[in-house]
Formats: sequence, C-alpha cells, structure tokens
Amino acid sequence: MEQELQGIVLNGHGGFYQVLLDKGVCQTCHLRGKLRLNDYEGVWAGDRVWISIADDGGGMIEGIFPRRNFLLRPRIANVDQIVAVVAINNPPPDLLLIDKLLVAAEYQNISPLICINKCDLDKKSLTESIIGVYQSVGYPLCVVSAVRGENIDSLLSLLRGKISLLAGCSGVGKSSLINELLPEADLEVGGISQRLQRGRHTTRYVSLLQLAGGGLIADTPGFSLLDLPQELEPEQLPRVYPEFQRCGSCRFDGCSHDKEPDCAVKKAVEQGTIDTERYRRYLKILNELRDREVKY
Ligand SMILES: Nc1nc2c(ncn2[C@@H]2O[C@H](COP(=O)(O)OP(=O)(O)OP(=O)(O)O)[C@@H](O)[C@H]2O)c(=O)[nH]1
Ligand SMILES: [Mg+2]
Ligand SMILES: [Zn+2]
Repeated sequence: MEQELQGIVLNGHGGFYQVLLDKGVCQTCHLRGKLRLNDYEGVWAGDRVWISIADDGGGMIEGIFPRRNFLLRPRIANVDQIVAVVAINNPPPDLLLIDKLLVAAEYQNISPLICINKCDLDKKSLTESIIGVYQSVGYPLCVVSAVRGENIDSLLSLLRGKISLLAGCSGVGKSSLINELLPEADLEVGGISQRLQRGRHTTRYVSLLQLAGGGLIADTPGFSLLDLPQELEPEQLPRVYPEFQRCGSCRFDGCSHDKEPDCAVKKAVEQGTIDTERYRRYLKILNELRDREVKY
C-alpha cells in the first residue's frame, strides 16, 4: 500500500532528494520519470511536492505544487524572507549591495530582513546610522554578533515559521550565523570547516536546514544574488522604494526622480525625510539598469 504525502524539498543532487514531511525527513526520494519538468526547470530546494512512500520507506516525488517565487542564483523556490547580512567591519558595510538585495526582495514580493553582524567590532555610531536609515524606511532589523552569540535568539524568532535565505557579500558572517543558530550544521567559516579545521569543497547546491522551533534557512556563498533581477526595468525601480511611495506626487507621472523638475522625492531628500546617501545609491542602481537596457 502506498501513501501520498506532502512535503518541502530540503535539497537535491545526483537524482536524490531529501523531503521534509510532517513526521520527519524522507532521506531518499527519487523523481517520478513522467513528471514534466520543463515547466518547472526541475525540482529544487523549497519546492512543495507530493510524494508517495513505498513499503521499503523510499519516496517518489509525484508532483510539484505551483511556486510562489523562484530565484535563479542560487536556485531555490518559495522563499519567504531574504536576510540581507552586513558586517559592521571586516568587510566594511556595503550599503549599495544591501539596497540591491532589498530591491530584489521587494521586486519578487519576498520580505526583507536586515541583519547587522559583528556588532562586537564596536562602531556604535555606524551601527546606529545604518539602523537609522533603514528603520525609517520601515525595514525590520536585527543586530547580532555570531562570535559572541549575541542576540541570536531574536534572530531566531524572526526566522520562525518561514523559509529564509541568507545573502550578503563574502566574509560578513552568514555561515557563522547559521553555525550559531544550528551548531550541528558545521558550515565552513572563512573557507574552513570549524570541526575539521580544514577547507572542504564549497557546496554548490542550496540546502535548507531546519531551525529549532520551526522554519527553514539556507546559506548562500558571497557571490550569489548579487545580480539585479533580469526582468527589472528602470521604470519599475521607484516602486520598490517604500519611502518614495510616501512622498506625494511628482509633476510627471512615471517620474524617475532623477532629473525631472518638481519631483516630490528630490524635495523629500532636500528636506531630510529621505536619506541622501540612500537616494544617491538609488540613482546608481537606476543608471545601472539603464546601462543594462542599452546593452541589450
Ligand atoms: N568579530 C567577528 N567576526 C565574525 C563574526 N561573525 C563571523 N566572523 C568572522 O568573519 C569571517 C567570515 O565569516 P563567514 O561566516 O565565513 O562569512 P560568510 O558570509 O559565510 O562568507 P562567504 O561564505 O565567503 O560568503 C570568519 O573569520 C568569522 O570568524 C562576528 O560576529 N564578529
Ligand atoms: Mg559562507
Ligand atoms: Zn519624482
């Protein structure tokens, strides 16, 4: 007798998938051959699937539920939250990258969370200024230290019940944070496995890990998610800046808030209700998108 069950794919490679079910993880699932994968680009971490379990305990993925979203680099489905990690120092905060991650998240309807790590490398005024910029926009923030284990509980509570993806440039401490959240994960930190104290092959596929109290999280290497979404057009950029929506209207419909006269956003920048540096980074991203259009 076969049972049909629903679950979430944790990872998959070499034709084997691990699928999280209500009552535990089915460690070895295969893919039903007749499954039409061209519509889905395959089965990836985060996919909600239904599987049948044979008497020997092996699972067979029978179908994939429609996806809420799908990211390409790395390939992962149904992400609820992108955690944009930035370090206070080593490396110094790259707020342009944070803004790009926020743009990508907003554009794909994924909730963003900003996580400021390495708060032990105390630069109080810097931490406060980053908080100031993003809190006023309305983004949730969390200040932690992976090495000191500081505030990891509040990070954990912000991850509860969701599928989250850690993103941010190399060295900000993403893998260190996962090791704090989940000591048994033993991810490579600074390219070195903590337990083995030597480098291992960096995994190229995403693996969702189960958090205590519910929720799944995936690490990504520093180079992922850095590209702006392919389909994002320059005209769409203003819409993913929540603070621009509160400015009232500009003289021109579809104002890009760049060189146009009577622009409500530029007025808000002059009056100090919109952060000048964040606005400058907006113009940089806008020009990057425009340059990209010219090249196509
Ligand atoms: N001082 C301090 N150092 C930290 C903290 N978190 C991580 N580090 C150090 O920062 C370095 C990089 O940490 P990783 O966790 O490998 O960074 P990552 O974001 O995973 O980097 P990639 O995998 O290259 O993208 C390591 O030497 C960590 O020990 C922290 O809270 N404070
Ligand atoms: Mg890492
Ligand atoms: Zn405008």
